[in-house]
Amino acid sequence: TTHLSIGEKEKWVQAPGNIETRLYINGEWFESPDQIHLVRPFDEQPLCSVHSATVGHIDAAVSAALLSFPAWRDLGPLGRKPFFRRLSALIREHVSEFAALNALNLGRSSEISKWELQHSADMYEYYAEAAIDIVGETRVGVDGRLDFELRQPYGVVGAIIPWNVPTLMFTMKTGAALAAGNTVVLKSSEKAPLTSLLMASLMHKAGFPAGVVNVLSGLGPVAGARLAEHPDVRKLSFTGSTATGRLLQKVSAETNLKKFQLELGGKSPCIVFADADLKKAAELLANSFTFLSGQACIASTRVLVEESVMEEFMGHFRTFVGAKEMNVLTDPTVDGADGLSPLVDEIQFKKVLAYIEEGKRTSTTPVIGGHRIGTKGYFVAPCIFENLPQSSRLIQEEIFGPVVCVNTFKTEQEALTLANDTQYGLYASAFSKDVGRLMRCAKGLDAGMLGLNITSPDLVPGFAFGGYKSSGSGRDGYKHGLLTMVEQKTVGLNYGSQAH
Ligand code: TXE
Repeated sequence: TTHLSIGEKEKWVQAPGNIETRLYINGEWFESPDQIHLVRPFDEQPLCSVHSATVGHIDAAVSAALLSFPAWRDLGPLGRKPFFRRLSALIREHVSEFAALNALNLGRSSEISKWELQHSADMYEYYAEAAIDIVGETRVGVDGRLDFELRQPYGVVGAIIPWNVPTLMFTMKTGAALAAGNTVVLKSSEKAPLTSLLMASLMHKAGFPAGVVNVLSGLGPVAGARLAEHPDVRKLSFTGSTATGRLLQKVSAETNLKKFQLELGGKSPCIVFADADLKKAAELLANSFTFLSGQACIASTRVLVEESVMEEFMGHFRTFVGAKEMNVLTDPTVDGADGLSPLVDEIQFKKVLAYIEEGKRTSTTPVIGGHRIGTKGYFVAPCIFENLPQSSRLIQEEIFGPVVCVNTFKTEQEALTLANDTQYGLYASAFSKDVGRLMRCAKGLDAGMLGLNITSPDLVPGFAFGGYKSSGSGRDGYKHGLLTMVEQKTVGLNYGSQAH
């Protein structure tokens, strides 16, 4: 095994001036009296501190974005294209730096980082081209009349992102907004600000004009809240918890009613019918809820198994899940190492353990896993609960840890009813050999994204990413993300029917 030259990277992270920890506003780096202190989640050692935006910093960033908007808008899609192409190339050159930051800040394997950065670089390249396709409709009406649409950028777009796949989230939000001609103020998550700062440095290097993109580390209730209430922010793109999503809409309702793109929590069900390939389903589901240690909005965390095959399914499932606990990523800085990652911080660790404690108190069947692994770092053994009541908080609420609830059903109708019985509707899946049954599930499951004989994180690139019900509104990803970043204006033109 070779190390990701972590000694170098640690110096790089700790020595001011090597990695930027300040706030990127109007093309320059600013300090703040407030700091966020980061801890390495795999060994609980201090990592570094970053500058935390005040309300004043957010206001300055919004002003800069507003000022730089007309020139950026007027470059048009072809004029903006080279910035994204240069950025993609820079991201590809700096994958190992991103991987080092993810390892230190999130305890992630370099494999996961490579996957994330590949998507990120590809997506900017896509946006470089795709903005050319933003066109409106036209109608030649009665004589002397032409009706048409303008698709125009909003102006200043706010972006608030989470920590679980921070660079991909940064890319989805900024790529779509900037390509469509908006300028952006992005607030990263206080749990994972480092890759956003590296991204800001690369955007600076790629030559994005001052003010077009502003990147600030900061706390939700301070910097995030200011972005949500700011009258000059016309659209806010947010990924995070449903609770914060509700709060943002409330704040906006009382101020400028800004438009929202919301990608919120999930509690994704998977229905396993008796005729399915049970071993395959068990393997994919074990991967799904332990991917990023369950810190993924699309994790399949509720499994509904047809009663007649419950024992057989559980036999396979316990084996696959047990193997995860045997392979823990205790040192993510080792290049090529992979395995179960820690939870992001002590807050998330305690939250997940509290849910598990509650489940263990109420469960009438033996619980598998759910204990802390080791004595250092925020590692939790993947945990399976069987047959908890449907009303249990563990079935109804997003836990964001390696916890899965397995229940049984007798009929297809019952399975669909149970699957749809939470406030969420982000992702759902079903396993069966009966195509008719799969199609009824596709139609009957309340979810924005679906897997049939596959499950998350096996997504469908190019298609829309987003949820039903309390899992959000609007869609992210590729052309869908792009189209949410322009306003639609209807124009009627009377040009006169008489030729002169
Ligand atoms: O989320 P928050 P947190 C869920 C998951 C997790 C829980 C808590 O269940 O356990 O949320 O994680 C900003 N005004 N998801 O605390 O609070 C915050 O600074 C404006 C699911 O990280 O929603 C961060 O940048 N902004 C999710 C972002 O919102 C505020 C991914 C997300 O933080 C704010 C992450 C406020 N008042 C967590 N309060 C997914 N859908 O994938 C916080 N923020």
